[in-house]
Amino acid sequence: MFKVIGERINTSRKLVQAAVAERDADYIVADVKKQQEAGADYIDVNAGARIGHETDDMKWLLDIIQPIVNLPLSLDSPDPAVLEMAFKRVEKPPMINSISLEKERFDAMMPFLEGKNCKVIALCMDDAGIPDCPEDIQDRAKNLVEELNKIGIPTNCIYVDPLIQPISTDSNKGIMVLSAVRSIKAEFPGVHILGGLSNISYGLPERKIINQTFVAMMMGAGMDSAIIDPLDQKLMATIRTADMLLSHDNFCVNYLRGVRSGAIKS
Ligand code: THG
Repeated sequence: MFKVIGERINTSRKLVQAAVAERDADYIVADVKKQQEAGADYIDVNAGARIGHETDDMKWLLDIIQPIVNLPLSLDSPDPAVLEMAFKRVEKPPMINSISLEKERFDAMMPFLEGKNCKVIALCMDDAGIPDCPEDIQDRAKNLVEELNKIGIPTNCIYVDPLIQPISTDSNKGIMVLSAVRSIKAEFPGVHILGGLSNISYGLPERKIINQTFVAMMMGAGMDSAIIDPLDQKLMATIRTADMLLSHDNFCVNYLRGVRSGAIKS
């Protein structure tokens, strides 16, 4: 089954930033509940946007969210010290978002991850930056899977993020990442593939139709998780329908349930 990581609790969003700055707990609680009801599997929490406040903001957010959520959290920070603090505050094994091959980040994250019971998002990025061909994406994925395996993170707990890039910057960005996903899944069938889906449509109008179309294509290639806004009903309906078409929904049970509840309609 496809896993939806709800992306809304992120201080780069204006309203969330204002709520965090004003310590408006009601706003945060209401938003998390909406994401949960819309069918999120994880709630991403990112407090990175207020420079100098990440630790305090993350702590505040987790202390509010943890008591009212039934879902595991995705702890979204590049800073192992923030993640260490956050890891102690969560009840269910979280997703750690994320590690990359950038040397400083990698060297700081590995000791933090060693022996932890968690899922790990692994970004296909290194000090040379964001890859610009499928082979480079796959190389980085291989490197990350092998290094994480060495410190006891099994392949089925790894979510490779191949870095979806805006199609507005280069018409090949779509087929590039699709091709990379197919080869990563061929080499490591047990690994998960996660995408920051809305990156594909950045800089273009009518972004939702691009996101909806691309999610189905990426799922066909092997992506089985994405960080998205679960309140986007058409996107969620596209994901449920594609999951059924890819045989992840025995007897179409989830699809039919979605139709009956009104969540899926043509
Ligand atoms: N991969 C992984 N993690 C990630 C990303 C990724 N975490 C952060 C980000 N990318 C995904 N999360 C968000 C959260 C919010 C928004 C987009 C991605 C968002 N952006 C509005 C916009 O761009 O228009 C902001 C508008 C506002 O101010 O509300 O909503 O790729 N592993």
